[in-house]
Amino acid sequence: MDTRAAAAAVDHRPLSERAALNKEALKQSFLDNLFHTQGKFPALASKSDYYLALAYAVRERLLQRWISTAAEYMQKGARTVSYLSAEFLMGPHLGNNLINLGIYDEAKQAMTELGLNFDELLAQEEEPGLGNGGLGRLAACFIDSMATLEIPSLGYGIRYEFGIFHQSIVDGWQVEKTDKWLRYGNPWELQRPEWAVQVKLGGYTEHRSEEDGTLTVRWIPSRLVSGVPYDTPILGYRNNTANTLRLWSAQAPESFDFEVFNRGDYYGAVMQKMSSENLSKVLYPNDEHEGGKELRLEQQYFFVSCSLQDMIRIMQGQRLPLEHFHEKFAVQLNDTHPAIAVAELMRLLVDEHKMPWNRAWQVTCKTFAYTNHTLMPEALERWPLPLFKKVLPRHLEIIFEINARFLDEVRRRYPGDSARVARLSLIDESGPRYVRMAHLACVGSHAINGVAELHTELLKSDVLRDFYELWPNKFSNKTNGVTPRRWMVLANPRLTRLVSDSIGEDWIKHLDQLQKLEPLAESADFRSHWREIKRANKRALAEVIARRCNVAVDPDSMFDVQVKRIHEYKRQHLAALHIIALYLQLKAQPNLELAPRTFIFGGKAAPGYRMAKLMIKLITGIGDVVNRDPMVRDRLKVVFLPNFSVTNGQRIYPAADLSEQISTAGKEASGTGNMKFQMNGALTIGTMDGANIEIREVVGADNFFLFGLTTPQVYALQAQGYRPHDWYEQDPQLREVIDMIRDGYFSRGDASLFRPLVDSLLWHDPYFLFADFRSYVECQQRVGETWVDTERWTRMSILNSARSGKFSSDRSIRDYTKDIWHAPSVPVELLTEHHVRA
Ligand code: KOT
Repeated sequence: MDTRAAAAAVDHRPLSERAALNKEALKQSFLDNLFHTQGKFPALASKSDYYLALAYAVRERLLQRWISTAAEYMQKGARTVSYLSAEFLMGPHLGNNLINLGIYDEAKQAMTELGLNFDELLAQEEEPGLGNGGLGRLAACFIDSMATLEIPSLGYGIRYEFGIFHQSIVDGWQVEKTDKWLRYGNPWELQRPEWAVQVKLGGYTEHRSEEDGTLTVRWIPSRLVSGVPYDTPILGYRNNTANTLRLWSAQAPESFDFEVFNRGDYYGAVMQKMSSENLSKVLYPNDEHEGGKELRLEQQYFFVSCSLQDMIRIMQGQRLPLEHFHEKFAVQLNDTHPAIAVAELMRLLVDEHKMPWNRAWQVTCKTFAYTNHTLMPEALERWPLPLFKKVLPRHLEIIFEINARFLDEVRRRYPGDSARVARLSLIDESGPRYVRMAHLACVGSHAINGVAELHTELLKSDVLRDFYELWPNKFSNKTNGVTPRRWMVLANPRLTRLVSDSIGEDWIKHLDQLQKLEPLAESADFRSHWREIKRANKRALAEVIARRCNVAVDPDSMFDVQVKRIHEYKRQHLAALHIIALYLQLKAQPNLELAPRTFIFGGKAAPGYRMAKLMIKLITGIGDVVNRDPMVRDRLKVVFLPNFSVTNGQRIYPAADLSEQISTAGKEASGTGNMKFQMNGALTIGTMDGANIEIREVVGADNFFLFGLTTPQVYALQAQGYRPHDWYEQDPQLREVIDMIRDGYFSRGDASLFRPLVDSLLWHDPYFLFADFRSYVECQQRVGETWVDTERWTRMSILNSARSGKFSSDRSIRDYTKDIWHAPSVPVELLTEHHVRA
């Protein structure tokens, strides 16, 4: 059946009547859904029912875009970007969809007129926390920008039943609870069982010479899992585009069960069913740490195989030959989690579709591009060979073949350089053997990028140096960005109104236009508005803090914020040392003039990362002492806001005065929180690391608080033999701070609690806290002096926001499109009754 005709056939009533974007139609549809979908009438309905009824009403309004987009892409045979990512940290959909549809105010008004509290309804949504942090959130910002720029794209990932754990703080310690985000159902997804695919796992291979002389390989798996896609629409901002996020859920294949059933092993069959479904059960909560767990490799392979099979299905549906795969799809690998795609596409093309190896290899290399997100050695993925062989026997053979051909090329280029061959090999043979996933990604991709200028330079000179020497033209930088729709328009409506009233609304799609705010930094009136907004946002956050932490914080104090995953390299404990130094100063000089500050921390520690959990305990321990001490509590407050998430971030960034970006130089690939703070008018205190460098470059050195060693200085100090204990001995203030922690001042006299942390700092300090301590404390002193000059601070705040245009993910996506994907925009025409009649 003709697609346009089919879509138009359902046109007559639903699209024109139900999908009307006005307030009255929205009310009607909300009530209809409450009745027909939730099966409730108002007296019986819960807040969750109301949320779901509104969500379904909104979903109806975006279906027209979704269907029209699919029809447009199919008709045009559009080139498509497939963004493969093990994580998509989307955050709540409802508010964002209302903004992008342009009916946020109408919906609010409609709910209010029905006597409902709109903000309370929005707060009902369980956020899909299908990511750990920066990497997953970047994927979410990128698919938002691709939809806004009208680039045909599919986000492919895993529909984890349990997302990132929920964090609470009990007695100062992190406690994890499972995240049952699907508990009340998910109104934003559509299951597509008709596009389910089968994924093989385990078993062995059989090699056979056929009669015609060709060699064929059969993979006889020990298990089959079925992958069922769940689609979520991703709306562009005020355009007609609705792209798709396609997440795979693992299910037991019926047919496979029957075999076991027939053998009479009911229990065994049920166990097998459960174990297949475990595949998409839970997100691994380790950020920047490679675990080496079998289930994790199975997850990666599962979603990659499902996604590539899906792309092949799409090509076959459009009658496109597989030789043109790389013309139809540009596939971006979000770090190495999906890097097995290189071997899987080869397997699909060569084994299943009988394409000659060389042709398949050309197609594969032209298809993939690889983004690296970390320089941390412990995060570089490698799989023990025996484990890899057990799960993916055929892929190991394919990787050996790729490696053999690749190393031949290396030997031709560098005759006699066996050390280089060993360094470049896809297999690490220096001890027990491993498959190096970053090497597989580099060899199988035509483009490799880092996520900030410094990070890309360090990839070229360090982590991927041998690959850079081999293929310099594959490398480029793509500095990260974040979507201003979620991180300004949705999160900070007050600022959005002021900005739009001042310079119009274009900035929402063209963030560079925020530049127009620059002259307004000189207007006392504008500055005063700017301050009022920040103050209102801080008051709102103070209420949240009072509720969650039971601590009263003063909205007129400086909100000094560090929110991100808890990790030694991010150095939350450096901020802790500074707070203790301030506390000691105030105790020693009670009349010291010090502008009141509220230190706000948030972030999750990987459940198995003991030092990170101890860092949380230290921060909460400092809070317990400082917040209760009558001598300082009016000037210093320390809070740890539990369960940092996208939802909480939306309240935090708009309320921050100071953004803490204090990682050891050379360790943070980019950071993206730094950009969210900047857009919302926070000033940054930071090191020369990741995108901080580029933020400082655009805002100017005068509008940025810089401290600490640079990357070359860190390397030099490392090389000359860093002895943190010497630094401790030479700095009396540092000594006093460390001694206090050591002696149990922040652990109710327990001198053993923080011992591992203190000892690590004194004797190893792998992240150079002691070397940066003095510089950090002095820089904070400058921050304090600047803060008291309110007008100056406000000017700097406005300039920070005005100069944040570069850090829109729209800019990042334009860069990827121009240099790597070459996927033109395809504007969508809405299907309406007009098409039936025409
Ligand atoms: C996790 C495991 C393996 C490899 C990389 C990671 C990773 C990196 N997870 N999050 N990141 C962050 O990615 C962000 C987006 O590019 C960066 O801004 C940030 O610096 C990384 O730490």
